[in-house]
Amino acid sequence: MAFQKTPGWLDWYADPSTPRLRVPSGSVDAHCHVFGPGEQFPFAPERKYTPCDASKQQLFALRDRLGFARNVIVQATCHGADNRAMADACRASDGRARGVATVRRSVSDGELQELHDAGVRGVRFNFVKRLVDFTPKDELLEIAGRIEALGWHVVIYFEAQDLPELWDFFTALPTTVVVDHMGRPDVSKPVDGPEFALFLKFMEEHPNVWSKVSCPERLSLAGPPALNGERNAYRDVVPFARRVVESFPDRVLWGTDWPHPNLKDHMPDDGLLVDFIPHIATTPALQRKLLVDNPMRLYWPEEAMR
Ligand code: 0GY
Repeated sequence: MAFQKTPGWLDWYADPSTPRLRVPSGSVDAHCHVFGPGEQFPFAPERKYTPCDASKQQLFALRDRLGFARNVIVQATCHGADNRAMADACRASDGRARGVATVRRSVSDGELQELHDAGVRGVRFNFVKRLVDFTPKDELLEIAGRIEALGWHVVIYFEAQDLPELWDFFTALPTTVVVDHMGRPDVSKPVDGPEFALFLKFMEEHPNVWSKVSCPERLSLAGPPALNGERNAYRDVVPFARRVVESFPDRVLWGTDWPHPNLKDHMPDDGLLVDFIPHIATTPALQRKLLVDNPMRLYWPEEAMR
C-alpha cells in the first residue's frame, strides 16, 4: 500500500556526522522508533500523521554509525496498537533491541507473552493530545496491572502543563514509570521555576519514576544547529537535562528519537545529538550510568546482574 506522507513532513537525516564523543562500550539508544515500511507494516487507520518509512535495517545502521550497541524501540503512534513493525525489529536484532509496545485492554495474555518473547519490556501511555485519542484511565490502570505481572514498566509521554492533572494517575501506577523527554518542559521558563520544580518533585517523591533526558531538538527554542553552525547546539535545554541527570543519576536514560517524527523546523543530525550528551552528563561516570548501566538494568537486567 502506498502511503502519502503528511504535508511538510521532514524525512530523517540520511548522512549523520560521526560524533566527537566516543560513547562507552555497550551504550544503549533507549528511545527510537521504526516506521513501516508501510508496504510491509501498514500505518494505523487512527494515526494523526503519516511518516516516511524508517526501517529496522536503517535503524541498526544508525546504531553502528553512532557507536551504540543496543536500541530500545518505542512504539510510535502512527502504528497505533499494531506492534508488528516494532516487534519484528526487536526479533531481528540478535537480542540487541528491546521494545516498548502500545496495547489496548483487549490484548490477550498470549499476545502479551508473544511481545515479551520478541523483547518487549514496557507499554507506553501517551497523553500528548495532538498524537492520540483519549483512553480512559481505568483501562490504562488495568493494562498496568497486567503488564506488572510480566515485570514490564510503563513509559509515559505528556506535556509539562498537564502534569498537575495527571499526577494522581501517574503516582498510582504500580510499576517503574519512565517519562519521555523530561515531561516536555517549556525551556523558555526558568529551570528553577514552579513548572520544572513540579517535575523534579515528581521524581524526588517517587523513586519508581525515571526520565529520558532526550529530545533537545524538540524542546529547544534556540534554533537549529545547522543555522548557528555550532556543535554545542540546543543550549537552552542543557540546564533542564543536566539538572535531571545530576539529581537522579541512576534513573535517567538517553535516546536519539530517530527518525524524529513531527519536527517542523529542522531535522537534527544524529551525530550532533550524541555530542549533546557531554553537556548534560558532564563526567565519564555520569555518561556510563546514562548510556549503559541504567538502560541495561531496566531492559537487560539478566545481563546487567552478571
Ligand atoms: C517522540 C515524539 C513524538 C511522537 C511520538 O509516538 C509518536 O508518534 O512519540 C512527538 O510528536 O512529539 O518521542 O517520538
